[in-house]
Amino acid sequence: MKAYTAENIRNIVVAGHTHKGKTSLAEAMLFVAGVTDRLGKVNDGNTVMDYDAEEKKRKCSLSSALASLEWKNTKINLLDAPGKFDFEGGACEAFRAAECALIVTSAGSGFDVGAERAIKAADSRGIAKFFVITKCDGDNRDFYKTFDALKEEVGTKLCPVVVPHIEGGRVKSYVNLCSNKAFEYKNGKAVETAIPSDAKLNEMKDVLMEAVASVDDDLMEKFFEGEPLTKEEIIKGLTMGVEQGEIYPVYACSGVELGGVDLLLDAIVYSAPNPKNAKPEKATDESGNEIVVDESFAPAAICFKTVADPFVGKMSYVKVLAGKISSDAPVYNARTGESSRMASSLP
Ligand SMILES: Nc1nc2c(ncn2[C@@H]2O[C@H](COP(=O)(O)OP(=O)(O)OP(=O)(O)O)[C@@H](O)[C@H]2O)c(=O)[nH]1
Ligand SMILES: [Mg+2]
Repeated sequence: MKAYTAENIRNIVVAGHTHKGKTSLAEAMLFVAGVTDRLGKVNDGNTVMDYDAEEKKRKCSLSSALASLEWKNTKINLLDAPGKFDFEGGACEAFRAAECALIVTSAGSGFDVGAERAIKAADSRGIAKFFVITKCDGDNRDFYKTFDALKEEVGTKLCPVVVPHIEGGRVKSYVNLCSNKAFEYKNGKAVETAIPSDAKLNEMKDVLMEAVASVDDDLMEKFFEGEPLTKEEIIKGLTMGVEQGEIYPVYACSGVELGGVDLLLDAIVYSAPNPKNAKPEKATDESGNEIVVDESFAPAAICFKTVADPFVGKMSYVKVLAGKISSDAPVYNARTGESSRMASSLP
């Protein structure tokens, strides 16, 4: 198995209201990254994420699901959260292991309760927030209606990064405002095309420039002098803004036609926090005091999900926070106060 350092790992929860396209987006990312050789579809019951028989029957996620992909030498762990409130426990598990939330809603929607709850969950854990407006394919999918509805709720931190260029009521291309490049998608493959002349794009670009300039004095100076910011400077400002919780980037895409999915993966690699530069995990010591988990506690890990598999038995998913763990090494279980071997100590 390939080894990754913490800098090359992104733990991402895909969260939001039910039926907005989270599982389809996760499947699209797995397909675009080459993990699957055909695009999993919720309606066909052949997705990686909704693998349970009940999920296939109901055509929706009932628990959190985890799958990994590699993109640009970075391992991206996707945690697909169920959107239905009855299964909120699954969303809590997924948030517990993530440093960044993709809050998914669909083009044409208003601000939904699922997005509101996902924002609260991300804020309570202090993790970064990306907003994804999916289902941009099809006729008259109003990306900007959704963008404006989000802006009204979350305010000026909302920052467009990938936006659609619409012609005749349909998305013609997806424009990456960071690199100032536009892409059309033919059979799911990106083909670069000329930047369209579109007043809305210029307006969105201005919003992005102002947002990235506001997080760094040098960039602000350049911005006020009217000098254009380079792609590297925009990415630097964006990454800093995301890390500081000052910018919530927005990405347009389609989980079915795959438009913009590669651009979202790029963005996760360059601007989502890695486990090292995200806020450290907190825990409680034996005396009930809050402690920050750092290398001095190595090995330290959290169990964020346990499932009872009829064939394998009880399986626990563990996120290592410091040091290394192995199945036969003795570990101290902070919840029970007992030491035992990893393989038999959870949950
Ligand atoms: N046209 C279009 N349909 C989509 C897209 N993404 C998802 N859908 C459809 O929307 C429906 C719901 O998609 P899911 O991916 O299951 O949504 P979800 O957010 O995972 O829903 P829950 O698991 O219930 O939280 C399915 O019928 C999908 O085929 C998209 O990008 N474009
Ligand atoms: Mg789902």
